[in-house]
Amino acid sequence: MNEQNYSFDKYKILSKVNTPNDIKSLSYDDIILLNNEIRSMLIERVSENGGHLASNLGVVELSVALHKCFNSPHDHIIWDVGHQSYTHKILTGRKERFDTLRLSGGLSGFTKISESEYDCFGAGHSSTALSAALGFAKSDKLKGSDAYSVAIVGDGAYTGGMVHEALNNCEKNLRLIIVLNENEMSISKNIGRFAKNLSKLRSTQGYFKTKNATRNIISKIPLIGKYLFKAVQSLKQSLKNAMYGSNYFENLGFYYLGPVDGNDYEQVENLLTEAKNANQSCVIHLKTKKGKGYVPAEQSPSLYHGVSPKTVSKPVEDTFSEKFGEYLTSLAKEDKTICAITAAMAEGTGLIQFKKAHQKRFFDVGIAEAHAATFAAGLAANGMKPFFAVYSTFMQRCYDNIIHDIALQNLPVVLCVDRSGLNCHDGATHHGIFDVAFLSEIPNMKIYTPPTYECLYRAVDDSIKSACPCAIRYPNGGENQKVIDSFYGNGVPLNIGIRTDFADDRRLDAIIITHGKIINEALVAKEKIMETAGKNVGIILLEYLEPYDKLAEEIEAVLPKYSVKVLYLEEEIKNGGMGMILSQKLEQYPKMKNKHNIIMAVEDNFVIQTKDEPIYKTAGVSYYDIIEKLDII
Ligand SMILES: Cc1ncc(C[n+]2csc(CCOP(=O)(O)OP(=O)(O)O)c2C)c(N)n1
Repeated sequence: MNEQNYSFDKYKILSKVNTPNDIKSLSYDDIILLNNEIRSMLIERVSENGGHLASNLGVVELSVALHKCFNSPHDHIIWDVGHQSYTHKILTGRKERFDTLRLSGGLSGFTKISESEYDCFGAGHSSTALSAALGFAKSDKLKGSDAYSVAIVGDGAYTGGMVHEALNNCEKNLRLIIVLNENEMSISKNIGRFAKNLSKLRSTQGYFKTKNATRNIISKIPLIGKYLFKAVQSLKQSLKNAMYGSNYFENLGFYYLGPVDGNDYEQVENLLTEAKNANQSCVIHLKTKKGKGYVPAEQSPSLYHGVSPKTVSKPVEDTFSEKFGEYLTSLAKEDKTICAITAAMAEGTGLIQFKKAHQKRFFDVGIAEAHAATFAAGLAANGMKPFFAVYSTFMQRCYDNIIHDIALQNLPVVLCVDRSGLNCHDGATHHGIFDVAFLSEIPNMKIYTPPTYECLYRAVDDSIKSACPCAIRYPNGGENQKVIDSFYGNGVPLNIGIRTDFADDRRLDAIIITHGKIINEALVAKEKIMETAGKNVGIILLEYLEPYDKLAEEIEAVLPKYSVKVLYLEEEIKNGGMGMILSQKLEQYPKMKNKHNIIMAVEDNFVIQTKDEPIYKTAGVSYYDIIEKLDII
């Protein structure tokens, strides 16, 4: 791990800032300089090492103002998603470790309770901050604590239902401050009616200055000043409502402040101070620029939402996501029932081409996976063929919708489970290691695991013909030529089934049964075992999982009759995974009596981030672990 070699000496103010206390007494000019220095550092270090750039550049002023106005960790500062918390990390004792971001043992790319006392709540998935902040605020009230709870929530996150569930559940008299960070962007352009209406929220330029002045003058009137101020405040509120109509937040009982330019430090600090003194639950509305201060990121905020490290030259390779998007776009030309749905991840899931070609049948529902699943169910129930492309990790959000709205009604929705398996950069919050276990539990569900693009196309074709819910799971990145050479040298057979890399089972010393990208580890282990011990390992590659009964029958037919070790390998959680289910199903066959089963999968644990080390090694499912477990050398 690259422990800090970076020198902060070139930064006049930042070099002296190590904790939030160090900024409390800074002059206004020094704070402006500090903001500029932080921005330079972010541009330099994140461009070099990778990470979320544009979102962080937008909230430098807000982060500094939060730590100036509040007393963290006594006050609770809670970042939604947490991908924009870099300045917060820099200001809270983690500056020196900033270059370890996303490395194994290094700083997380999100907030994380175990990392710092200043990260009072962890994240990675969107739209959770307000619910958590409400939990903090209510418990502080119960405990008699005077701590504030501040949730920073982007306008993208407001497309997620949880934010509104939490707003609905808030009460007026809490030390709760919600910062609405409006930058008109999710990862792509933000969508939906809420986003459109945000821009209509009343502009109150000048209102706060007037209000502060009023407070200062009236409050000083002996004895009655405080009461008089309250009366004026309430009269003013009534007048405002009569003139402008009240807004969404005010209707819910919040004291709404804003919008102001969130990249103007003075305005942000004023607003936070105002909210702090309001003595009731507040929403403060900031308009920030995503990518602020770095022209390429300002111009293309989507492109700079997350950037790769400079050292990793971007491979010019195609991906499963792109190939899926391309194929679905072409099928949708003929089949007018095909629809594509994304939950704010059109780029990542390869759906941009579909969006352009079939605008009316493309649906970006916002960061609303649960809604997306049930919306897909509605489309399917009314005769359409919906494909919901979603990252495995975010699909966790819609488990009940898949069971209750899709599977229970046996509706032909196709879940295109992208980024399935282990994903190295983002850590525990972003691995796709639970979907096999949770989808396999659901009746009526077919699960495909296409190892190549051709197999992906066949899975899509088959899912269109299927009158049941289907899940097609594929990994980050592209197909592997070695897999094509080993299993599809003679072309891709029409049926979706199992493939073996052995024709003759009489000389096998062990068998590996696997699916997904991890096949590569199996191929390396096989090669090394042959090289060092001359032993022969056969691999069975699975193109589908469910229906497992059919799969077990197919596998039994190719297993040798004699005693051999069978290793089930997958980059999924072990409990409920392929290895557990399949080994149980196979037990009924007499042939299995003389087989020694080994299940190798992700043990009962959350796998950590590891940008710098092979993820399979970290998770204990690497070729090295396979060789050790097979123990035939
Ligand atoms: C449940 C879930 N779905 C999708 C994502 C992927 N994602 C990460 S950040 C982001 C956009 C967030 O937009 P916003 O809240 O406005 O923050 P900004 O980046 O604009 O500051 C999305 C969709 C996620 N983190 N969690």
